[in-house]
Amino acid sequence: AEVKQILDALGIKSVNSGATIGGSKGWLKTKGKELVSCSPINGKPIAGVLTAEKKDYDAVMAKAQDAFKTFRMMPAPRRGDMVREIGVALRENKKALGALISLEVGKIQAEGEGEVQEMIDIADFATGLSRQLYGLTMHSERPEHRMYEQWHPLGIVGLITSFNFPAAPWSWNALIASVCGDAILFKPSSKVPLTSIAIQNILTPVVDKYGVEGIFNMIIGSRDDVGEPMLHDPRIPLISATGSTAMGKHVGEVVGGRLGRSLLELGGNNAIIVTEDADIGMAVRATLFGAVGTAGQRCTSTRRIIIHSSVKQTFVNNLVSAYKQVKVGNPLDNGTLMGPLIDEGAVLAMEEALKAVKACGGKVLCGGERITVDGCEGGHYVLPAVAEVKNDFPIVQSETFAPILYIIEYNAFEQALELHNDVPQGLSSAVFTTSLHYQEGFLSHKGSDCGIANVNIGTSGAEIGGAFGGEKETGGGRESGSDAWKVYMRRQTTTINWGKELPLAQGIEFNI
Ligand code: UN1
Repeated sequence: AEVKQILDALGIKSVNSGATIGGSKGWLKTKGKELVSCSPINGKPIAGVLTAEKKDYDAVMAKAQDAFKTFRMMPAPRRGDMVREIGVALRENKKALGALISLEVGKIQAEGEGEVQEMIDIADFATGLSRQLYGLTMHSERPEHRMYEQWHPLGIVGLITSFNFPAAPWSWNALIASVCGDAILFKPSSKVPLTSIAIQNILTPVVDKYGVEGIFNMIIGSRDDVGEPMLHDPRIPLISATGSTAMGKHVGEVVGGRLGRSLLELGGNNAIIVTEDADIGMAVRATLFGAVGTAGQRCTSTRRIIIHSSVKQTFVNNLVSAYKQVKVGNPLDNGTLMGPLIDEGAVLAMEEALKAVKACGGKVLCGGERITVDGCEGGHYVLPAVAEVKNDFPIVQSETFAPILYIIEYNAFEQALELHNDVPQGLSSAVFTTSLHYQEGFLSHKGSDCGIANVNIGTSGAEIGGAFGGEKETGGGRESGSDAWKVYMRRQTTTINWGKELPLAQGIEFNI
């Protein structure tokens, strides 16, 4: 009954269309294979989607191209006003959308709603930004010349997102890109199609009111029918993709091959360094949220603790006893801290990783077992694990999307920094310390090599106001706040001669 209420509130039917150009008249009659979304909470089907086929892709792209031509001429503050109204609609639907995210991804309610809060926050940010798409003016080296740069809308932005955050990354990209004057083609993960349909339904009244059909497009279809055509399509100047490093390498290669832009937000292998003078109580709490929150399925999840040998035992004892108190279960129940993993494949990957830890000589200190939760028999539940390892074990070098936390010991701070950076990924990082020397060392040029570096704050749960993304195999992209908007626009440098002479730059004389 509760599920039906959530679906009704968000306009989700038992079988839904897999493509839309946005708005109440925008849904296409897709006829592809039915994709059934099952809840990881109990394995039961929630609702189905008739996937889109190549001809649907072509239809949506044609509309998007037309719509962009009009939309790019709408004044940016008017586009911002539209995004403000999207923010209002999101506020009205926060509970229902948060609950659907919990249902489809298995996050606890606070985290499902937290994701919607990120959407609301970025809507506010984007509204203000719509009046601040600033370019610089430069001083020309020539007399009676003016030089400046302006930012134009880019075109259609292709947006590929992952199962673990089915809503917030849509908003970081789509709401910023839309105040920039772009059209969006959103392709969600096929593991979570319903959340994307709900987002489109929430947008509907705003799209209708502003007459912007063809701007917020969404398509759910196979890699062959939709994914690959998007990557190869020269009508899509920017592909923004969140997911695994393997996926990102492919996206980067194909889009780079046509000299398109890609914004990649890929795997992390995020560590917290805990120094000998750290507040251990705080470090344990931050680690718990970072490693166990969202069942370890955030790209910012804490995967490694690099800890000074003198405090390791105390930290580990406190952490393991905290782990034993974590309530794993139905994420819709109050008091649950950790829900299920997304599917059976994720559980198998976790089991394989723990096997690999042992095979290398590591020691599992707690967790890793599958459990059954009463009333949720078809769900994918595990106990979160902590293991003592060496940083150079191959399994520690790669990202396992599950709640496994690795403990790595160090003796000198320089060594901690080396271990910290000695992984292929570079998304988020943190140090827990009370020493100015360690704090600043961690933030210095020889410190953390990640896109996010925190002090006395864990690795996950970044605020929307900063630029989000990371280095190395994380892909180098930045989205969300700060000046991340620039990737969604094209910069034009303009020089105007308002005089009656024609002086050349660099002092060149070229006269007959
Ligand atoms: C992700 O896991 O893909 O910083 C995004 C965080 C969230 C976003 C995570 N604000 O953990």
